[in-house]
Amino acid sequence: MKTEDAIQQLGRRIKPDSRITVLTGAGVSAASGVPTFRGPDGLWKNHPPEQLATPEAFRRDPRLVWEWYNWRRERIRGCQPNAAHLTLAAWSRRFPEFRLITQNVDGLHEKAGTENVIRFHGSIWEVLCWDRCAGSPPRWWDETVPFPMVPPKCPHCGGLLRPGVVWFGEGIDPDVLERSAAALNCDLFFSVGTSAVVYPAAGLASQARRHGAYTIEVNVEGTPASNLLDLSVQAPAEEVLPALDLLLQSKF
Ligand code: BJW
Ligand code: ZN
Repeated sequence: MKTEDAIQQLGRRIKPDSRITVLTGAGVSAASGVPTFRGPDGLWKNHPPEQLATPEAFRRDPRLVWEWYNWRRERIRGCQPNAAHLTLAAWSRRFPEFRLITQNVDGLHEKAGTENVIRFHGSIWEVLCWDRCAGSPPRWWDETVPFPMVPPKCPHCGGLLRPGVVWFGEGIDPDVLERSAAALNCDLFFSVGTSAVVYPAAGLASQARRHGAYTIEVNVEGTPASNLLDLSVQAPAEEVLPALDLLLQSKF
């Protein structure tokens, strides 16, 4: 289906009291200049993310992993939300039951003004003690860019700090899982800018569909989810979401 036709179809389906849940991935921040994981600039110094975003990699070489995070924090700090983030922030104010689950750790949804974002994979702006020492809080905010010493040290025990993100093989925060499960109860579920290969996030759209939601994918290319969902819109998120928003504004 052509993008314009898909947008028209969605415009007819969405009502002022529709319960909308959106799952976002790295593609939403691409137009802001944040590299995606599996895109052409996803490799950092020839390391694929699967080799860096693991506890094993950190145990083996915390300095290398922190250099990657230092580089990403520096890059993200200079990025601004784009039209996709801003549209979703407007929807969070407009629709009475709007939930945003993001796999992104960059904080751009919050910067755009969306509140109560469900951060599925944590935040790149949080840190915690690798040893979870008794004197330290479970995690805390630290926007230092770049850390002058890499790897940075825990101020409570002098051991290693780690980023407050979820690595491969680590479980999702139970509170986050609970809030995400509640958000599957919706009328429309959008999966936007994600390659839909990393679980359990990749399973959320199909779960929402089983709960009765109409499911939509917005991505510049097809993904393993494309054929499992009700509608696949192959175009940039920063174009599709504002165009749909414009149509909705003319309706209600
Ligand atoms: C655009 C665009 C534009 C571009 N507009 N679109 C079931 C089956 C198989 C494997 C597993 C399974 N369950 C669990 C696993 C293992 C593993 C996994 O999924 N592996 C697969 C890769 C095979 N999962 C885990 O390990 C998870 N943990 C877990 O399940 O724990 C179980 C457990 C329970 C109890 C105790 C212990 C364990 C954890 C996964 C953590 C993922 N972490 C990362 C790093 C986060 C920190 C950081 O940022 O540094 O999360 S990996 C990375 O991938 C990051 C992302 O959030 C995630 C998803 O990537 P995303 O967002 O989809 O980005 P891309 O780059 O892949 O895609 C971008 C898309 O945008 C592309 O499609 C583009 O086309 C598109 N795009 N421009 C619209 N303008
Ligand atoms: Zn400590």
